[in-house]
Amino acid sequence: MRATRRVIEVNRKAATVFGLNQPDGRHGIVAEAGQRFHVQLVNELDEHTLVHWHGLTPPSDQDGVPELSQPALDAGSGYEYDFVLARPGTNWMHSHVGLQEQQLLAAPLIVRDPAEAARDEQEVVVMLHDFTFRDAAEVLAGLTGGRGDMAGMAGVDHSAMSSGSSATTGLQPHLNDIEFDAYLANDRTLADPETIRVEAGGRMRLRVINAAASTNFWLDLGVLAGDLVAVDGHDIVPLSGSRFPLAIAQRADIRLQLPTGAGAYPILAVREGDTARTGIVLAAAGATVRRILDRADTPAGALGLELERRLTPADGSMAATTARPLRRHVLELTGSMMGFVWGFNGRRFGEDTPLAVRQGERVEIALVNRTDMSHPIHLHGHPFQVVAIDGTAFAGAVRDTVVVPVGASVTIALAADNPGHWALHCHNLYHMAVGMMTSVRYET
Ligand SMILES: [Cu+2]
Repeated sequence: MRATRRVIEVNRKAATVFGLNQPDGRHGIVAEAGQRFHVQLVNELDEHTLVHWHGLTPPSDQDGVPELSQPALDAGSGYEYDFVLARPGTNWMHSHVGLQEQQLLAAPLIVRDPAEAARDEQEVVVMLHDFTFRDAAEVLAGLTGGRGDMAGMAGVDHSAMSSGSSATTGLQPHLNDIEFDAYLANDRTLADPETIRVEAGGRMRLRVINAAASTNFWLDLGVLAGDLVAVDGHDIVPLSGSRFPLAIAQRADIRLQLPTGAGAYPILAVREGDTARTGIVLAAAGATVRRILDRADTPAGALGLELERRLTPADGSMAATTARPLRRHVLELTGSMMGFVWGFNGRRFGEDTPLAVRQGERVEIALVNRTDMSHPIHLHGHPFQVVAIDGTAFAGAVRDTVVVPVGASVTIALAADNPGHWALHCHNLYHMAVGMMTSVRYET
């Protein structure tokens, strides 16, 4: 797997971005559960990098987070990864260094279930990005440089709509920090979307990955209805619908059956709090593919937890049995758009106290959002189960990234069974970059 540069075209302008390519040029990895993940990562960039396998549960020293798991790779150097792919799932991989993820140093990492190999369905992977022609460091400087001085916050989206005040805090949710130049689905915009040939009446499995640095989306299947069958690569009791929220770093697997006839079906992703959208088109033979505007008629609302409350694991199992010794942590999400300061428990990464756990424990972490933005919180190395929302306990989905809206609290539970030192962070790249990160550390 080569971390390399490539050129894509965004709205008819060439853009040099990063990529993760196999020697034959394929972007990303498709494998099967039970196989070894035996990958030589080669850094062909002229700067250091390191890649995190988002959704996999490798040994701690192969998790791809600088300082916590392994040193970053110098330009020209490589590293050999080797561990077993424990379970199937729609996952992805991305740089955990600096702001490289904004420059598209990310790719799909699909782990198929061998038990489903004979299934008669067409698999379509859709990877979503937010895109800017500007240098990501300049975008970040625009966010932090003002320190309350609006004039200094060039490029910051102050028009972001609010969706009403939170019942619990009265804060007005702030939705989007940055004005992007485009939103991509498989590296393309709706000016020139990927059109995928499908069979009329055929069965599909969409694997949608939100690889955006700073954008939550609503998936919009248009006239189609599908069954959401997995979140973050973990099977759920199927839930039918045509619109599904997808926070930063989350994945959604949707099964659907196409109508018969020569139809064309856009699969769209609309930016939260905005009309901007991207997507791909599923087109049967003979279908007329019409131009799709990159703006929806009405803005999409804020992502909430309505869907999350309805999710249950397919096999009914818990991520961590209650028979284990219980360890509880409370993590307050803190900070503000003013000055662009974000952290946990009022501290930035580096000043934080890692959350201590011991092997064999059931660990519950209450994520309490004290800020005026929602935050997609991701734990490395362990799937977790959502076990309470706003104090109401339930046996929710198993996943690896959960959104915590303004004023909300979400409790996650996990089995401490993968020793090491693991990142726990907001997956909004710019929030993480200014310190919204901590870690879970096993006591020895
Ligand atoms: Cu955040």
